[in-house]
Amino acid sequence: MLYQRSSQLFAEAEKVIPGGVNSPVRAFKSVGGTPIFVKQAKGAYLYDEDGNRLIDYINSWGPMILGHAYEPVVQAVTEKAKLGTSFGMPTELETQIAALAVSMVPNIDKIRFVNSGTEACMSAVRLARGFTKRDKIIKFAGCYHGHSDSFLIQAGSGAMTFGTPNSPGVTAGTAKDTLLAKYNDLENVRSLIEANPNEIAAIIVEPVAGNMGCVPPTKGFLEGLRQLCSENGILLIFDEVMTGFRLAKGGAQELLNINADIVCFGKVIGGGLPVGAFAAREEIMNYLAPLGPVYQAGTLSGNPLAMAAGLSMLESLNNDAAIFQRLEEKTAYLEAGIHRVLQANNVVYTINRVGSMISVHFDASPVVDFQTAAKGDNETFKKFFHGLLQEGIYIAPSAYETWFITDALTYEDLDFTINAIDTVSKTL
Ligand code: KE4
Repeated sequence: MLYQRSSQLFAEAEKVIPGGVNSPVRAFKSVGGTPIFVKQAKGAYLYDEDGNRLIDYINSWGPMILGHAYEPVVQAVTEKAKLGTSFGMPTELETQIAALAVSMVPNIDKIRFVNSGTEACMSAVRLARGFTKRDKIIKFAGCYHGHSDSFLIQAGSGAMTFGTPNSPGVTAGTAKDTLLAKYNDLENVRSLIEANPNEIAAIIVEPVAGNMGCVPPTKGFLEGLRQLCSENGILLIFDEVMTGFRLAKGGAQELLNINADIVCFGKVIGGGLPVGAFAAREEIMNYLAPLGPVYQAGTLSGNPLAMAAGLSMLESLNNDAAIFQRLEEKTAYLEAGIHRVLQANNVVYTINRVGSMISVHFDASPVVDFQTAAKGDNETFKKFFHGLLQEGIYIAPSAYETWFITDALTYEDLDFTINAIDTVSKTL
């Protein structure tokens, strides 16, 4: 695989965009080399500026669950664009996607649309603080909820990849209201609650973590959080930006049968256009302006093109009873194949998976939290990443990310991928 054109484009980008990218993880800093510039994509495949075809296991970090340039979404956006691109006024489309989302997701009566997962999680925390009249939140090391100040306290994803857990620019005043707990450690959460009686507004958690690689909740963890929140007047916020509409029609709440108080969405809900959302029961959502005192707003919130893409995506998922089973089967097939070839080649590894979220970690011990995720051998990961790239497979350019499986993948694609992993793992 040659990447001359991508390298040229990257050099030009670096002159006018910090680091040449509009989001740090894209810069390949943790794996080395220069980022791939995409020309177009269709189904499970990316086509880069050098004419290479890559099988895509990132899918825009989750949104392309039905494949790139999914025809119904493209059609919906194209048609809507002809009628105007933004009004800053209510449209029927927003009600349609809101009603559909509310019908698909348990425990929510109302939903507010914003433009990113960050905005959704930031707004959800403000709403929880306004509703409970408390200041503090608990988040988990290695979980990433976007780049709002309150969250960049040993965040996962890009911040973790860069090893700068506390980002400069976040004030001590902000940081003091964010308490950090260990994922899958209920006792740690309990002790934080006891040390801060009646001060904690919310616990925000990725119900299946995806920013340390994929880290599933251990048995009883989420149930314990639910109970601790209910007993202490704390709101449980599920950050379902990754898991929403991916792990099940109703997301992680449905799959794991846990009731959150506020749920945040992004990625899939926008069908590839900039959409985030947060939702809760009416009692909580009615605290939001213009009804209630908690302010939140956005010029492009509910943008008609984004809503058209999101509505088409959610309708496609809602009308396909077998989609989540197909994603489960395809990802299980991939997982079994990776186990087979890594074991055959005596590689030290572990695999985490929930549904169509999967990650490979180059360490023997189970990956259950930030610390164990950080034990992975990054030099091996770098070889793995670049080896697969040369085989025409694109996985996340960071060991602290999850692969996202798209239904557009065929079993031939999966076999091709497993064979590529076999080839590459002989070089690790
Ligand atoms: P955005 O603001 O990037 O739309 O969403 C932030 C966010 C919130 N919550 C979770 C669980 C998330 O995974 C994310 C964003 N995910 C990263 C990938 N790990 C986005 C990729 C990037 O930062 O470029």
